[in-house]
Amino acid sequence: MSNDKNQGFGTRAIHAGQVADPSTGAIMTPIYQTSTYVQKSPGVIVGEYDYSRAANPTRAALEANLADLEGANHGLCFASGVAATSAVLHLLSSGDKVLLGDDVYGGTNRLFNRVFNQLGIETVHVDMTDLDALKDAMDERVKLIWLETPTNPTLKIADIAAVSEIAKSNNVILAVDNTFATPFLQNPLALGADIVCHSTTKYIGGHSDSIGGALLTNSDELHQKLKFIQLSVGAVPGINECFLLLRSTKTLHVRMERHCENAAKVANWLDNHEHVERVIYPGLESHPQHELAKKQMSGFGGMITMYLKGGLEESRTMLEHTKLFACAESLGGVESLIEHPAIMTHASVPPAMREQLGISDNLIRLSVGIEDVDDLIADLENAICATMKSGAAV
Ligand code: P1T
Repeated sequence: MSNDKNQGFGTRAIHAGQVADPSTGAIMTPIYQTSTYVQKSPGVIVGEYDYSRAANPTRAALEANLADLEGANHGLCFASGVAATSAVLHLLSSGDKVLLGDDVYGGTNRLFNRVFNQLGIETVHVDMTDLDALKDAMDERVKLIWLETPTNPTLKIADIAAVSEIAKSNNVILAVDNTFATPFLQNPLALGADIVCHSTTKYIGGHSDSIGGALLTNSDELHQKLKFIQLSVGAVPGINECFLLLRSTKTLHVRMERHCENAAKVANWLDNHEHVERVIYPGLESHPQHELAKKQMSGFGGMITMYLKGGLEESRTMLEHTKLFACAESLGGVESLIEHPAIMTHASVPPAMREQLGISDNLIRLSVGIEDVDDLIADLENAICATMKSGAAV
């Protein structure tokens, strides 16, 4: 098994956590499609495994691979990104408080505010780009800070190292959802985070064919607690999903390079378009945290958020007229997607909060895929043109 931390990301993506199958030499980790394992005598197991909710060799290879890519000692995989998030929330008890980034995936907002609040866990939203606001929100009941960076969908960038200092001085766990950046572009643990969360459904999976989540940590104590939750709550991924993800991580670095390259070109093109009001992309100098993004990330990612000139009608027309950019929820696949956060991914965020965050009717989110970028730009041009022809554009 290759676990050489000095090797480059691509080498580790392809080899870390994986060995040729000892019984056949199969170079790819087999799909161990088994729920249970025969024991020699009650309680005397043959190898390391007794039941697949607890552990499975295909999942173990994936967990080791993802841990390596995040520079973590431990990895745990879950049935979805939301299941991974829930596992972290299960660390808390009734009466505890969480400081949650104000801009997060709509399903994350819903989980904190409409599921775990019923178990007595209070959520306070904080703009994580405002460190003074974070310090002000801190009190002795706060046990967890949860943030995304870049955020979904307004792509705000939080200073992970600075937030981590505040977390440490208050004895609070810092969890960073690194789904948008991926371990190729950003490693929150190296910047002081305690837990990294991924929706592997997105860039890590990369082919829009599986749902999954992962948690990575360097803390033995947190790992033991989270592993106990994984076993006890049981939201583990299917083995075929694990196999698909193991295949996907082998190309993560190559895909991410192309996502970043394409997104930069699309963002620049949109930025100069007369019917686009504003483009948010961490790689643009106009992005409020562009300098921080340059420091904290090794690339700016494949996500772009834009404000089209006009309102709901114009946005609808644009989303109905793209042909390559499929109108769909999710992100991070090789194919480009376009969506309307206010109606789709962030519909569960209360309207007042959406307004405060700028998730308005003319906000459109693009997940720029790895197709030929000129074709992507032509597709967007046609769709924006359609909003003008329909008389919708202003
Ligand atoms: O869908 P699931 O695998 O459960 O992941 C949830 C999740 C967690 N974190 C972030 C940053 C996410 O974006 C998501 C899911 N997001 C979408 C489905 C979306 O279109 O934004």
